Amino acid sequence: MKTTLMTTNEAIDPVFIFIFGASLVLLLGITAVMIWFVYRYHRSRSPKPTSAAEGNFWLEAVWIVLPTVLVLAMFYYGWAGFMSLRNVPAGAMAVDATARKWSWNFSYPGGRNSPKLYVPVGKPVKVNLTSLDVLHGFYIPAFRVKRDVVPGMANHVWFVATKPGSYDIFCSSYCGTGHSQMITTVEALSDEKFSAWLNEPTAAAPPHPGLKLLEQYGCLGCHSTDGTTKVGPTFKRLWGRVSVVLTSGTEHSVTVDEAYLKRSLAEPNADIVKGFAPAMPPFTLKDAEVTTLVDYFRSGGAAKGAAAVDGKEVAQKKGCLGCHSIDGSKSVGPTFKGLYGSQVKVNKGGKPLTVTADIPFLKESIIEPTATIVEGYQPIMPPFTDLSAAEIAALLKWLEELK
Ligand code: HEC
Ligand code: HEC
Ligand SMILES: [Cu+2]
Repeated sequence: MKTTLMTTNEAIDPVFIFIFGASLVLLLGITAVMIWFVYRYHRSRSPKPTSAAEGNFWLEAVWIVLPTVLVLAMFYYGWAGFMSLRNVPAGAMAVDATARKWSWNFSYPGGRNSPKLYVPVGKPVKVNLTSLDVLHGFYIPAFRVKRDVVPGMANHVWFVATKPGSYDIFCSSYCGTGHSQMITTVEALSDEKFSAWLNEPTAAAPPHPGLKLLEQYGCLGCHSTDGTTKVGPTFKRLWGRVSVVLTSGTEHSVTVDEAYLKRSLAEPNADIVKGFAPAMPPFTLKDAEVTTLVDYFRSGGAAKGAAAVDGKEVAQKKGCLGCHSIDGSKSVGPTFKGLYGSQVKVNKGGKPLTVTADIPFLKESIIEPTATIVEGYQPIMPPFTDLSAAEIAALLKWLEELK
């Protein structure tokens, strides 16, 4: 397929060659004349000035007009190239790029997210740039585009990949310790391969079988999955939550884990969640059903099978590994290795505390990183508000296994 569209390379390269060529000609010309003059007008050859010219109108006219024309030509070409970079061709595919310390995320209109920028060959792509924290720079040398990504400001670039292949993307503005790791690629694929990639069924996996059980037993009449409180507490982000319960009249807090869930199902009135009536009827469920439900809550309702979320993958995709190591070494943040279950010295609201890194603590550290700050580290971890419950559950499970 041949398009008449001018690519960013075609817009920029001639300008570069023109300015580079003009500079080269001037450099060589001036150097040559200078060397010639050094030789020709050496004191031994012409000890006394012989001419006392008053001026030369034509010579002066030429050295004013020629450079003016040259500089204006450079301006004109530069401006035209800049305009082609700013004017996105109609019908460009839009992709949202989000920069954060220290990773890129690309999200597509269909809801697909990726740490690499996949694009179809031969189609213009418009990349909308936003930053979640500090100033970054979006830079693809292969397509001659480079643009600042400024927090709170909408910006964009566009380009066309004319050949399939993998092209580097860099961050071009120093943005902290992990700046040099803020690297990813453009993956230019043929049309068929690109649409196959875009429509990979990661998003539309079949629902978790636990959801069917919740419907079948009428749990959803009293419990929501979206965070709203009904007759009972919501199931949203239930796993790992700290519930304040009343056990035979005494108040204490429990962490929602497997044992607690099993007890809540078998004897709903053993622990009554504070602020709720003891309205939940006991259910006699088969063991397999209980296992399915526990798994449903553990995974935050994520679909099973091929699409099951992998904690390590989430950590990579969301850029956690830019600040946290998994081999025990200290990085910008504490290492994940051996973190689960360890004693952590933290600062909470200005007070030093030692806490056990259990599921609720880790969960809070991820959702609300500034609530407790680990001693010896800067409070620079960004809040990850874009993590789904399933992703958080996968991260927690992975951290638990990483000990
Ligand atoms: C008639 C309404 C009703 C139905 C039906 C019901 N629940 Fe409940 N559930 C409640 C109430 C009210 C509470 C809070 C008081 C308590 O702890 O007993 C609760 C508490 C819970 C808790 C503890 C939540 C927490 O935040 O600690 C779990 C887990 C739970 N229910 C699971 C289920 C499951 C699974 C089903 C279906 C098999 C179900 N419920 C059906 C009303 C209901
Ligand atoms: C910009 C760097 C940065 C990124 C990205 C980042 N973190 Fe952190 N994280 C930190 C720093 C610094 C600390 C220690 C200070 C604090 O407690 O906030 C920390 C603390 C933590 C803790 C508590 C550790 C402990 O020793 O108690 C957990 C858990 C954690 N991060 C998980 C994550 C997860 C999961 C992600 C990805 C979703 C992530 N972090 C992304 C910098 C980062
Ligand atoms: Cu950056």
